[in-house]
Amino acid sequence: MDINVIGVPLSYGCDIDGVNFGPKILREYGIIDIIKKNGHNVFDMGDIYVPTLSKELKYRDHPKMKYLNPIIEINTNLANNVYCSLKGSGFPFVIGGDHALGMGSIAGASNFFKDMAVIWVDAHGDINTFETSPSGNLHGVPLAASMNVGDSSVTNIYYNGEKVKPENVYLLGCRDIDSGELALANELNLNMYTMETVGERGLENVLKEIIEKIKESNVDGVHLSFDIDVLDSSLVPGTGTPVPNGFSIDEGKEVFTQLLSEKFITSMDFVELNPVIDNEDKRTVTNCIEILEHIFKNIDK
Ligand code: B3U
Ligand code: MN
Ligand code: MN
Repeated sequence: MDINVIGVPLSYGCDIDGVNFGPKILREYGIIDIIKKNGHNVFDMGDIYVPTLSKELKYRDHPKMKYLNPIIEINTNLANNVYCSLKGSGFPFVIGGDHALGMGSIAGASNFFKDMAVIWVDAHGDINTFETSPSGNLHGVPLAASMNVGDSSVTNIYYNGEKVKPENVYLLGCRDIDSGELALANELNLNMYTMETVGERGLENVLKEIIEKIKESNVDGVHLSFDIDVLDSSLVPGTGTPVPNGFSIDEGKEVFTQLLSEKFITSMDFVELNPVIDNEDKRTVTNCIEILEHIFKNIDK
């Protein structure tokens, strides 16, 4: 497998400085060598260009949503990179940066496939609209936008309209959902496996169900978007919005063991690592590297 590593040093979607250094720290901690060591061909495609913007530009494009136009532009570039990677039979592995980049990854991948599933592994739903967002941060809207829900400025990134059908969306590990997000999830009847569900039914059973449903659906591609805040807050202090009662490292690994063994995953995001707010013991980046080692050990050669 040709792994195409695409960095997106984006922080405007969460409005917390430092998450833009995610791609840099992951390269410093050896992500490229880890991929090679596990028997893959790897191409480091470098970083998508992210302009330096003054805080005065925050509300230039919209009264509530921050840095709207730059985030759209960055995502449009990302989408085309992801699309080109798939066209060249590569596996796009997008490293963030904040989760607003999910709009670009999904747009690029969905342009390549006839019908795509998205597995969103995250403590949050990221299905806010401009109306329901409590923060104005665009990293809270990418999954809604990808389902063609929300303002046309974000639903029309790369190409107009729906990138993924709601029935092909799987949320896993969520435990911090806003009321507007919950209403939308119910309205669209989303496949939502909250941390509570995982506790009741067991992670293995939940993963089995997701795999079965995806196999039964007629998708020809699966995008897996991994937000590191799905891990328990004690394991990832270096992320913008850590949430307690999350996955252990072993559970995080289990997600990849099961999903990657199906060999249906065709692209991935790895987002929200903020090395600037990490503990002195570098706990977050160390845990991320452990998860990444596991991913590349299990990804199809
Ligand atoms: N749902 C909240 C908080 C949030 C979303 N994603 C993260 N935090 N990482 C919002 O702002 O939309
Ligand atoms: Mn997220
Ligand atoms: Mn999150």
